[in-house]
Amino acid sequence: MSIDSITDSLLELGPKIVALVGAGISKASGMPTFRGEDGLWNQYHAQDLATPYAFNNNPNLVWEWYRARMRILLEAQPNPAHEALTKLEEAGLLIGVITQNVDGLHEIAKTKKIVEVHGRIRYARCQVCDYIQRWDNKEFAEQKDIIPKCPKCKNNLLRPDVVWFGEPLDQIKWQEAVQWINQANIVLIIGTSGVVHPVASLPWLAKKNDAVLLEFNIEETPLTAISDHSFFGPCETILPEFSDLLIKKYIGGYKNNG
Ligand code: BV8
Repeated sequence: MSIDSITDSLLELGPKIVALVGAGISKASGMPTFRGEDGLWNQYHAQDLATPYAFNNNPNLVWEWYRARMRILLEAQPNPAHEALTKLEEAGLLIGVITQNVDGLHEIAKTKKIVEVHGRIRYARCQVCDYIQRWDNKEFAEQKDIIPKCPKCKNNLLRPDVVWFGEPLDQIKWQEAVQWINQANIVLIIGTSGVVHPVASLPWLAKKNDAVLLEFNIEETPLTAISDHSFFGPCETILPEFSDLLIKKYIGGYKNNG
């Protein structure tokens, strides 16, 4: 089906869109994905890095991995795919963005309704007390072999403010994501391999609610089979094309007769 015919059918629904986003949306911003050919996990194993066990066992290795990612992130800017979601929100078509990404690029792209279900790499929090701070600066990102300590309770370690494997998601954020999915009649599944749970279960919930699932990816994923349509290709080019056309039709014709 063409983007043109799909956008027509979506407008008939009175679009209430939720975007479910993964690392693929930030690839064009220079952020490596997790499982692709140049994925972050390729040089390491997830269990060696993004788990509480790994951190307690070797905090310096884990901080080195996050500092390496932060050095890339400090040079990164949102790309047209992030901006397309902001435009959908500004047109009143988007309920919100549920992102597995921790890079903060949706906020820089000025999207307002965002739930970061896997946390935020730009913040570090104390392992014990409630202290939290931003660390997305060159000075911190270029430190070597330093394990940051909490300045408030003194001897506990700071850790990235993200959700590691084996850790539960923040329940308030998770409930908000589920609520948005239950309100949506269209879910855009963008740049995710669909293998990390419980987020990977959200498209199935949307399907149960008879929402239209549109996948934007460069290859098939486990979610392709349940998607109403998959747009295969770089989301940084295809998603803006899709959203610009939907917005143009919505503002041009549909909205006035809606
Ligand atoms: C939990 C934050 C319970 C840290 C991340 C067996 C079965 C099912 C589940 C499990 C299981 N064993 C264990 C589990 C649970 C586990 C899990 O799902 N494991 C998987 C891997 C099997 N989940 C958890 O542990 C979660 N917690 O279950 O808690 C609990 C309850 C109570 C008490 C205690 C515990 C926590 C999961 C969160 C982990 N944290 N990140 C950090 O970032 O450092 S996950 C990490 O993967 C990132 O968040 C990332 O976003 C996420 C998902 O990956 P994707 O975003 O999809 O990225 P990926 O590289 O995989 O894919 C990129 C895609 O983009 C590809 O499809 C590619 O083709 C595409 N692409 C590339 N370029 C483009 C593109 N598409 C379009 N355009 C392009 N240009």
